[in-house]
Order: sequence, then C-alpha cells, then structure tokens
Amino acid sequence: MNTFLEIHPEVKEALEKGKPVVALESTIISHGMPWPKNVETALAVEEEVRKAGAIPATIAIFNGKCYAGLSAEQIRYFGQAKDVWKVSLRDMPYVISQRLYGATTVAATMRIAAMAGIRIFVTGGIGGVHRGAESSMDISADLTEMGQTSVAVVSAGVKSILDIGLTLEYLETKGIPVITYGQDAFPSFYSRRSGYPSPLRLDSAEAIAALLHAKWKMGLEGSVLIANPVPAEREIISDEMEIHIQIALNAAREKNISGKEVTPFLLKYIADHTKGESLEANIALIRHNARVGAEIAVAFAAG
Ligand code: PSU
Ligand code: MN
Repeated sequence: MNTFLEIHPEVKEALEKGKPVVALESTIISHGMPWPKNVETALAVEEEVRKAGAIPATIAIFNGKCYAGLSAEQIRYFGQAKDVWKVSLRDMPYVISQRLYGATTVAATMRIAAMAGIRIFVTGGIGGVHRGAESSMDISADLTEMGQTSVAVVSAGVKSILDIGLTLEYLETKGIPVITYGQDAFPSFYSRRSGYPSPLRLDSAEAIAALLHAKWKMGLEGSVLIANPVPAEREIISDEMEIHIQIALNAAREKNISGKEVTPFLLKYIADHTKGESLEANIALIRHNARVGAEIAVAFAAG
C-alpha cells in the first residue's frame, strides 16, 4: 500500500494520536471552480477545518501517487495545471500506473481517505443519478462507492442538475443513511430545499458522531450522507436555478456531451451563466460544510 499512498506527516501524526482529521476532495479545485477562486477557496476551507479543531487532508494524485494531505504549493498546482485528470474510481489504476496527475472525485477521494484511515470527508456536492438515467444509465460512481466504503460525506445535499428523487432512492437501495443537519427538508446545494423531505434529521455534531459510531461498530459498512444546507444569506431559490439548469441540460444534449464530461460540463455551464452569484454561494456552502464536518470529526474522535 505504501508505494501508492503518501500521508502528510501532520495528518499521519493526528491519525496515530486519534485526533480529528477531515478529508477534502480536489476535483472541485481543478474542475469545479475557476482560478484563482479555486485555490483561495481550497486554502480557506483548510483554514475552516483547523479553526474548528481538526487537521485537513486534501486528497489528490500527484505523479502517480495518492496523497492524503497536500502542501499549499500542491494545492496551487492543482488550481492552475491544465493536464489534470478528473479521477473517479475506474481511472485510479490508469492514472497511478502512468504516473499522471489527478484531481479526485468524491468516489476516489473516499477510497483514498479510507486507505489512510480518515473517516470524515467534506465536499460541496456529491454526484448522483442524472436526469434521464432511465435511458442513459448515468449514475455516478460516488453512489456505489458510498455503498461500500466507510467514510462519512458532508455535502450541501445534491445539486438539482441531478434527479434528486432518484438519487435519494438509490441511496436507500445502497443502505446509506441520509441525514440533514438541523432541518426537515433535504437541501439541493444552492437552495436550502429540494422539494423532498430528508429521510433523517439530526441537530448536533455529537448526535451525528454517535450515529457513525453505532453504524460502524455494528459492522454496517458504507457511507453516511450528511446534508448541510447552504447558509440562508447565500441561498439561490430553486426556481431561479432551474431555468439555468434546463438551459445547461439542453446545451449538453446539443453538444453530445457524455460520460465523465457530463458533470464538469454542467457545472461549468451553470457557473459561467450565473456569474458571481452561484460561485459565491458555492464558496460559502463549502466553507460552512468544512466547519460542520470538522465539528463532526471532533465529536467522532472524542468518543
Ligand atoms: N457535483 C457538484 N460539484 C462537484 C461535483 C459534483 O455539485 O464538484 C464533482 C465531485 O467531484 C463529484 C463528481 O464527485 O463531480 C461527480 O462526477 P460524476 O457525475 O462524473 O461521477
Ligand atoms: Mn456519469
């Protein structure tokens, strides 16, 4: 394992001492946000984790090796380099054996976090069941990975570029508890609501940590999705987003975008066409997720 995995010394020490550690993904840096906001946000997110008392471990593949914990220089590299792969689970052996550079999706980040021994992972939004999946079969490997790997994922819910109802059904099929933090409605990334109720609700980091301990101590392997609603002052109402999403989906269809390009295409299209507002919401929600995720990691490490 060690030939494929490099754990940052600070992360390693924290893990050995049982201190709280939070994993962070890198696809959002290389493929989810424009430079230089991507680098500023990645560094700010690490700072949020530290302020809440945990050690951040941003995860990526660097010259064919999985890194759990990046230096600021490495984060800057991923924010600007043009030849960075978007690496989901199926791409890992190729990118590693070819000694390439990869920004990891939720699925790949979770797997590397698990290899390193990190149990709590913070992201913006997870991949899911796409609209029209009945015929395209486009279901993110994030969901199958969540079904088998025991790393909790904190996100702002599921972005409505996806079919949120089908995504919730798929999470249920895979036995993945879905908990919304502090409210009954399941959030949809930019919006605090999605039109779907949350399957479960918990109101404190301690209660979420207790659920994680109960699940994993019973041998119930797999993830838990913790949906943390975007802060109210940064929310974009879903009707407004829906218009942009419809236009983005039409553009993807016209350009015959398929496979792993679908999600980055939709994310970029929507970001470009909503300009500042959606980017600011994105930054606010991921920082908020980092704070809540670190609080959960602190409670989890305590007991
Ligand atoms: N959804 C978002 N923001 C993101 C992603 C999804 O709202 O940045 C990224 C994550 O890295 C996620 C990946 O793991 O896209 C899912 O890609 P796919 O649908 O190709 O599995
Ligand atoms: Mn897909």
